[in-house]
Amino acid sequence: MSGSEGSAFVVVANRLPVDRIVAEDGRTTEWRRSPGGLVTALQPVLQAAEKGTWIGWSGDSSHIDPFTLDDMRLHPIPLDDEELRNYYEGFSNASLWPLYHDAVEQPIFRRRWWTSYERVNARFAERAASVAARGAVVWVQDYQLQLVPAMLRRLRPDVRIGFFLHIPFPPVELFMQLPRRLEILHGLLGADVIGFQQPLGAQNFLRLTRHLLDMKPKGHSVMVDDREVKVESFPISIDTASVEELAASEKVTRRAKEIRAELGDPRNIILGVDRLDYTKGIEHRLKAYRELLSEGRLAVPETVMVQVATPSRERVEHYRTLRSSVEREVGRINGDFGQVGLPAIHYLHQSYDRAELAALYRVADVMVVTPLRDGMNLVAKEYVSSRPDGDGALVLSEFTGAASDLKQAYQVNPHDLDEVKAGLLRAIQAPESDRRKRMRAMRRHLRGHDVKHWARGFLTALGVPETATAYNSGKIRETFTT
Ligand code: GDG
Repeated sequence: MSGSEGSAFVVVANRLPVDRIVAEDGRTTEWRRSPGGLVTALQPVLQAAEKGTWIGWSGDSSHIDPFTLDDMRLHPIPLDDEELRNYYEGFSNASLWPLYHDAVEQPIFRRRWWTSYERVNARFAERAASVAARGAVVWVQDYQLQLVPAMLRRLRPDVRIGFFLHIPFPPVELFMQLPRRLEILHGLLGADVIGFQQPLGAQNFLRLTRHLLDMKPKGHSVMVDDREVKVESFPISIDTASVEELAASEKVTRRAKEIRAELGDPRNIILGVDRLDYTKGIEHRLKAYRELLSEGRLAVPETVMVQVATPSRERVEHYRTLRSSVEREVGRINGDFGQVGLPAIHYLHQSYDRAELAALYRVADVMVVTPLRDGMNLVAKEYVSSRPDGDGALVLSEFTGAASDLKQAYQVNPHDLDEVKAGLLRAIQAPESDRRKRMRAMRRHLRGHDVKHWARGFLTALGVPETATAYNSGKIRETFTT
């Protein structure tokens, strides 16, 4: 249980912020920090708090002892095959993920998945209870762990508990479909602060407490017994300074030039970068591109598209179907419009390192981000901050959280194909002065609203300003290895 030896600040997330790398000899392994905004935002707080701890799945089914990396204490949680299938691929990614994204795919519900979701949530909560110091701050992340706040409160009523949802929170009518909806609501209400990406998510949640639990929310909070639960929005962002720095580096600048040459030095490079996920609207943008080629409004080789589709959740049925349909469409576009040595679209079902992604952002004349629904969309923000030359154009779906931050993007409704086509053409044909003006305004916004601003906002709402101001204290090292 708890004790003076425990951690003052604990992050609980589905995954640990590290990957296990197996050396070439196939025997020795080492842990490497995986790049990502969350760890970049939280590492200063973890380092500043005496013995900050991160609890998460190791990617493995075996028991691994806690260890320390970059001043973070890491507590791996094992998941066995059954849990991976039922808790992760099942309830988290085949029920909750589609439902919370406006049911753009039909959510699947299976009763046996729930038991596993509950059991794994309990395991995370128990571990958090055992590592948190008296009065510690515990920050729980995302839809896989919605039962943890209440479970943890039962075990450790002395700790401050925050919960942040990275994906959208659906309207009442959709949430009502969810079997076990009451358990999920009670699970979340165990937190002191429940954070959403957008004000609409917070409003949806508060409406539900009224509708399903007969509570009387007031302003941004609701009372659970005698305890106030704050329900607010905190739009997440990127580590703007480090994204800008990487994009401006000599290595990335050189690589960007090489990529343009390798693509045949086209006039217009259109880029998409997404996890291969049906919420990202990849098929919609491909269809828009194909129609523009077929109408002769765009032509190869003067225009070329690059679509990076990072492999994701490959054992889940929805994702397998999506992959086939995207790859069929890519084949069709290249078959109809490509030339020998000059494809109309370069499709890359691979992961890249951060520098290669930055080079792609730098070389893209138009970045196209067309999710049907997205909590935020960090790719759009990374693109804007990866243009030290001040140029570029962003076509952005209205249905992303990012659309509220990046107001100067060429915004489109991804469900309206004609609008996506018009948005693409507008971005391609815009006068340079218009493009630069829009990009300047968006870059300025992201400098003031980076991921540290996000973390500070949340922690201040949680009532831990001493942790929130940790970023400015002398004892924090701001050098991150990624
Ligand atoms: C969820 C929510 C919310 C992609 N391919 C590679 C790679 N990436 C990186 C991107 C970006 C991140 O992954 C993707 O973040 P997104 O925000 O675009 O999308 P989700 O994965 O769906 O994230 C989303 C986010 O959580 C944070 O709250 O914005 O709405 O769905 O950083 O650069 N990184 C590397 N290689 C790749 O191939 N290194």
